[in-house]
Amino acid sequence: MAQHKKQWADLATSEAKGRAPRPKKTPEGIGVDPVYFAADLPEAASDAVPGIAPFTRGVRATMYTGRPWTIRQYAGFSTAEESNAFYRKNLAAGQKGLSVAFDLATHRGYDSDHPRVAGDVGKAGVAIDSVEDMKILFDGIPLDKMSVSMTMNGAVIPVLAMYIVAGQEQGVDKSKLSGTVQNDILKEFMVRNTYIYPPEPSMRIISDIIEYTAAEMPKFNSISISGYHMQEAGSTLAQELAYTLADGMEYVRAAMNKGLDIDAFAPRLSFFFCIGMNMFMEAAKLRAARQMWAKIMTDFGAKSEKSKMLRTHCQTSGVSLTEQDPYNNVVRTTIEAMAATLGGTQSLHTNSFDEAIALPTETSARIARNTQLILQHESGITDVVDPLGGSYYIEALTADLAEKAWELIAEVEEMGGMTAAVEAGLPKMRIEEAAAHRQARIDKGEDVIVGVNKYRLEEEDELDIREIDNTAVRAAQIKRINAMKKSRNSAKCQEALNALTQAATDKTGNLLELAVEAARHRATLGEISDAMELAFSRHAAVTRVISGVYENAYAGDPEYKTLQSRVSEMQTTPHVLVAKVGQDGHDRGAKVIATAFADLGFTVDLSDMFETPTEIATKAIKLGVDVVGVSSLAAGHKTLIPEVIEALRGAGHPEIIVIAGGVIPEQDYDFLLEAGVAQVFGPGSNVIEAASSVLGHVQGLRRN
Ligand code: 2CP
Repeated sequence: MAQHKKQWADLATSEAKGRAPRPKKTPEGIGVDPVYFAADLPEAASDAVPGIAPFTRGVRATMYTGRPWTIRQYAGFSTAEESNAFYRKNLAAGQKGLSVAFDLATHRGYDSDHPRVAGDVGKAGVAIDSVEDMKILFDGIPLDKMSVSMTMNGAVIPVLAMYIVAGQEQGVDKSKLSGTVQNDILKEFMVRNTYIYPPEPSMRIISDIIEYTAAEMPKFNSISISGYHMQEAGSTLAQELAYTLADGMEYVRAAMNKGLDIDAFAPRLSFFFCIGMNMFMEAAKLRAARQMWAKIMTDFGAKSEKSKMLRTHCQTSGVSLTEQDPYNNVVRTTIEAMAATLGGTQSLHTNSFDEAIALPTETSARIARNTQLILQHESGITDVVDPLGGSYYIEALTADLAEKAWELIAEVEEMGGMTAAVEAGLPKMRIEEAAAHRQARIDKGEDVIVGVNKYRLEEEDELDIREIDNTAVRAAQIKRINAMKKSRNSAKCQEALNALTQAATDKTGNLLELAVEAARHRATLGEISDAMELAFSRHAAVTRVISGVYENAYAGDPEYKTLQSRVSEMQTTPHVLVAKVGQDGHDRGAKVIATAFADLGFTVDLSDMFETPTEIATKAIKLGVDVVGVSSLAAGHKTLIPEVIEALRGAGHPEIIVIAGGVIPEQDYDFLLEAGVAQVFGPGSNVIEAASSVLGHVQGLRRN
């Protein structure tokens, strides 16, 4: 075998005029050879059988030949009525399962009438305040037949409680409900940021839900342990794999500590991964994940084969989509969908091509769904179980990736497990470093993105986008809350809420069971959340800026040096506040900007998460900054950014420059510029060029 390798290497060297072929180092630290041979096959690969632990080749013997994966498109926006109509249309057109996106107010446990969420209601998901909204959301959709996934973590107790009551009032007992709730709080502290309570009580919530669903809802997946958001935040695939499994281990421990039998709950643990553009590595990641989970569960003492099965949903990568030349995204999503299905996913969401810019339109959602229908019906992917099995490269990559992930898991375990590691901030820091490295590679053109840092169009076509009238949604929600509060039995409702606070305080009872009672008596989502917050408090994250990544990546780059000199030559160092406003928790971009600007010599402050426009303005004035850079990724920009400017002007500081960045459609640039924004940086902006422009604005300010 080694002889083949040698033979090939000699031939390749002579073909390349004397240059010996070299492995390519991936961000995961894996050396990928230019060619693989039978000698590279790991020993275990030859006798792996689909449907048998460790399930490397798939959790089912028949896989898609028996039943194709579930086409499960994640959607939700505006009011429950509008989202319901959208779901029904999609189900009629071939979608197979539902996946609900809630708005940020709901995620963070606020009712739509709460003053902190004015800019967020109904924007990036559907607004749900009570059982009444939940019933409308599933009107005409039989909950005993349709599996429903709900992406909810922070406010998971009220949302799941309302879902159970909505089912009952539709005539469906909770034992018949099938679906999944995300319920994965550890990754919220790491990357996604829609937590409400601190880590410890949050872990209790999770084990209460596992306990309740294991006993009462046998068809319901109690958790969707998610790596998706880690990759979206910039992690490598090894980090995504390792930290997701390490989170899973922590949840298993929490449930076992509650005295639950592992085989009673483990079969209903499920997973969720991101599938990006590194096609073969992504397929290998799913294979490695199954193999590793089977070992982890065996080591925990699981006996049932079902407990050892890693079943997963996948979503194509949002950050791989580009605002520039957006139809390219159809191609990207197809490649990613192929990787997910070749890797053996159980369920899949394919992104719409306009999702880097706004919520999908009817047309873009149709193309996204049809991508999966075409793969299922036309491509032949469903004809054979694990078509990549036995590939020298895929099998070697599966083993290499698993090895890297085991190393990262060992590091977390040495710290005492994921809760401790999260509290110490280690995974978050590693992911932020990886994100800054990735952005620097893109900015330098080392990672090519077609239509962005290479082959860029002179002029972009205009795109139709979906806009939500946030004010109208909020007004409608407030009307419904008020009407419901008038008609409910307030004493009964309060009694149920008090019982919830008591159980949270005393560490007794099951929080979900008590919340079902409160929801039945028409307590709102905000009231149920508040009842627990009284005992648990609200978590505030510490924000931190990483340094040195850009400095190192650009070492010796003359343009970078020039820009650094321009910054250092300023009489007083330019000072920027990088700010997140409202309930939008996507902080990758803000963190990358803060890192890059700090490396260039700017003084950088990073706002806390979830501040109001007034709070941001007050902070900017107190710090005496030149620039406030607002990062917006959840469609709140047209409401929240003008409010920051108004607050600065109102406080007598119109001179402070406001810059906007993030997922902002080009159609909105004029609106923002008229509102007083100095410049807008959309997706795909080069960070170093952006820093140069911002410096120009500050120089202009100093001259005036
Ligand atoms: C499957 N089945 C089969 C076969 N394959 N039966 C016979 N032969 C086969 N080959 C059976 C299964 O055992 C199961 O029945 C039923 O068919 C459904 O299959 P499944 O594989 O369980 O699929 P599913 O119902 O779609 O469930 C998939 C997951 C679930 C992954 C287990 O957790 C899920 O749907 N997750 C979705 C999560 C999601 O949508 N997340 C959205 C994230 P039994 O159940 O009776 O065994 S939103 C993302 C955004 C970015 C965010 O988070 O912010």
